[in-house]
Amino acid sequence: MTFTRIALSGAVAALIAAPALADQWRGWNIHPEDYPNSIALESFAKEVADKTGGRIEPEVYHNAVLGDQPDAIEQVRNGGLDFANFNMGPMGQIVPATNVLSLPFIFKDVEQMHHVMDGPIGQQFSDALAAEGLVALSWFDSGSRSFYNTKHPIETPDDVKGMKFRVMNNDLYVDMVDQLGGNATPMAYGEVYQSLKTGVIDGAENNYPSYDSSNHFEVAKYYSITNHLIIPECLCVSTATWDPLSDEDKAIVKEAAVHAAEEQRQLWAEREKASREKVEAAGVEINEVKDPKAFQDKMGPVYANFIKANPDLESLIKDIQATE
Ligand code: BDP
Repeated sequence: MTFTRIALSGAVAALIAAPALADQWRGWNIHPEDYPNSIALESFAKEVADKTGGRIEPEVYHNAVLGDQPDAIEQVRNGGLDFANFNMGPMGQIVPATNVLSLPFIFKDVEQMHHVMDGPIGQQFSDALAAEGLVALSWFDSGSRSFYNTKHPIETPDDVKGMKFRVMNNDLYVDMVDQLGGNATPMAYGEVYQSLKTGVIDGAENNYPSYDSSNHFEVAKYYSITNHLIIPECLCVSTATWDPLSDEDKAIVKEAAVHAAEEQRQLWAEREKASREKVEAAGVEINEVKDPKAFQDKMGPVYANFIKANPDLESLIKDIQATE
């Protein structure tokens, strides 16, 4: 008895003397360490750790070592992971409103995308994400996506005919490629390089920084500027992680995420330019499609099918199109 009492009080004393355990957050990232998003995520982690005096210690796991994007979205939703940088492409399967951001040519340009996402419409997407367990704290840039392939330059929609393209996991992109006369294969990002190399697919589509960092440019040498998708990305925290935070910590985390987005957008602009120069120097043939409208015109059925299946989202589409 006596022994137990002494041992207990010893343990209690040790607990009181020990500093509070840091809240360790695991963060998912698909990109390599030197990618703009990765650098910004590291800045986010550092700012949160510094400003909370180490109460929260976020750690970023790069290169998709914690799994593919669709899996990671589920993990952040159920609290298995604490935060992540997600592209809104694969998000559409879970949060239908975000599909609006995956409609081809929905934004006029990246600047308009920023206006939309940083304003009240962006808030509507944040609300839709929050209802599904994801707190979108800030929006990253992802430039615009164009097609690249192993065969020949794409000049007109006809050049897409019969080619097999990898797309992100979202039915909208399958419809998009179908309407151009190609075949779409949804596939994990990490499998694309090998699939291009072995001819399982003929092409894919992405922005310059990803085309570069994934080394897809080594095996698919024709990059044709169609700018068909401009998809924002979030810095998202799991609601399971967010809700228990004090107001003080919420403010710190939010501010760090906004700072990270500012840094990311600046690094993004630099990296887009650098990646384009790098792939060109490596022998990639880049061509601007002569008539982007020819591609845009093919997207009529994609919009019609989408609105038919999601009549409640039509007004959101119109609101975006009406934003300067
Ligand atoms: C990149 C996005 C990343 C996507 C990837 C893809 O940043 O989130 O997973 O494209 O195509 O541009 O899968």
